[in-house]
Amino acid sequence: GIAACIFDLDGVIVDTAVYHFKAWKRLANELGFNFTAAQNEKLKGVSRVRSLELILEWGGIQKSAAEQQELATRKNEWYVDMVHHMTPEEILPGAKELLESLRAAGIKTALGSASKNARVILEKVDILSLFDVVVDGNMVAASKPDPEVFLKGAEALGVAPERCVVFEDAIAGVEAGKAGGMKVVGIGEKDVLHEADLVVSGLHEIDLQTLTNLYNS
Ligand code: B16
Ligand code: MG
Repeated sequence: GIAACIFDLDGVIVDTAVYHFKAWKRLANELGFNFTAAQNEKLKGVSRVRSLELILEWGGIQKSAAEQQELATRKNEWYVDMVHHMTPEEILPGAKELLESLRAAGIKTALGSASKNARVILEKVDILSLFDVVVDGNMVAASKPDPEVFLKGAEALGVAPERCVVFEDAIAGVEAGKAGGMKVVGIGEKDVLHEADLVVSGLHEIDLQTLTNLYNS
């Protein structure tokens, strides 16, 4: 049965995509082109460096490696400023309740995020203590759909991948969980996250029984 749950951050625990959008849009506008909400959707779960490459491509602009480094840093400074104003009210519905019931049931918890800012975000929304392990963008070499971030989480928890359930909102993240041999609950739409074992609209739909059922189907 289930022994651990591994959570993605953006789109699962909190909606940091709105802050990523504001910061990338500001950068794009300074460079002289627009950046849309639809484009921002495509950057969910994508690393900072890769996100910038895509944005420059969409804007039809080329920059040297050194300039890209500077642009990514500039964007991150704006993003971090916004993140520092986050409050516990921004935790998505059901996330804290689920983490608490997992702890009460003796099921281990980890964060598995592409973000290098994951830890400070968890601190700001005051939920860090509910995670036994945090694996973030500073600790992994390969991006999702590579399973590295989730396998590192399972390893740090001392739990076999087959006994882990991953919660993910991005297609690449769902693929990463499946590639790692884990059960995956998709947060979003069924037709988009069709590789997931179960798809729900948010963590408020999940309880211990739902998770147990994943192993009996
Ligand atoms: P940072 P997740 C991802 O978070 C975001 O969805 C993605 O938009 C962002 O570019 C990436 O983190 C890196 O974030 O710039 O803070 O290192 O969904 O993997 O928790
Ligand atoms: Mg995500």
